[in-house]
Amino acid sequence: MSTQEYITIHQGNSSVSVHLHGATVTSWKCDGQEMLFVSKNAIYNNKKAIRGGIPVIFPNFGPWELGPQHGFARTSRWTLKETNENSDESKAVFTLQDSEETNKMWNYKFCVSYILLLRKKEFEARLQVENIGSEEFKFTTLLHTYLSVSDVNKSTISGLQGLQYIDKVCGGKTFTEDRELVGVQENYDRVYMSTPNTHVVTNSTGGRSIRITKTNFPDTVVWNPWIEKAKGMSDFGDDEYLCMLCVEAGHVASPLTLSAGGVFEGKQVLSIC
Ligand code: TA6
Repeated sequence: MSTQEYITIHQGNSSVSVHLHGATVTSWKCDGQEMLFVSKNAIYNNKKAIRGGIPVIFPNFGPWELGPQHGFARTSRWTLKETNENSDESKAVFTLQDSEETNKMWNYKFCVSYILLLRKKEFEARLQVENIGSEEFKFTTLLHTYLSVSDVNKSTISGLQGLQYIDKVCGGKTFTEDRELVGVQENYDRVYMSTPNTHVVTNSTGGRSIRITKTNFPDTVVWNPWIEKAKGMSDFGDDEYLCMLCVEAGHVASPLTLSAGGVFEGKQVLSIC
């Protein structure tokens, strides 16, 4: 019997699809229009992270000496706990609990719940991390959102002016952003710190703008691999850098500390504006 690989929830002409591998959202259609980017070369082997959509980054953003880059959540099999569709909101809940495999890398007891709420014009993703052990632990976490854009050269991101950012393309040096609207016309890999709770990304699919409203995710990562790095990624088309832009809500500039029994919740709401 084939195991269930993904689910789709609906609200009128909107829908969200989620793979149990990594609880990776691979589609958000708003009024029938796909708003997320997934590479045509993405690999669905239940081993590698799916290249696109919204990979869940936990318990570590970036290179990790204890395990895979960006942590084990996006390459783990999550459990579908609940789905529910009613007249104005559809819901899907996934969980990931520590296991023998995760404990070998990171010996802490946790339960992550990922609550997805779809409404006709918006899509909310809530990430709850619970420390169910007796020892406090530190972690970083992020929703690695790949937005679909018509032409990245024509997209802008609001809400970054005056903020400091760590530029991973420039050896991790820190700079200050002076633009009101940030455009991306080269390889960007930046962690903007202490960002406002709202960003607007222009010129996504069909020329629409997407509003990202975040809570408890104080940092915003902006990433586009551009030409050379796109060529170096086997699960990413050489020209796909033109039609994607990662604007990622997270808590990554400094680790969170979660005491025994503590719960962290971060969330983002994507909407069309
Ligand atoms: O979010 C940006 C980033 O940290 C970049 O450094 C780049 O590595 C990207 O994530 C994708 O990482 P991945 O491990 O999925 O290739």
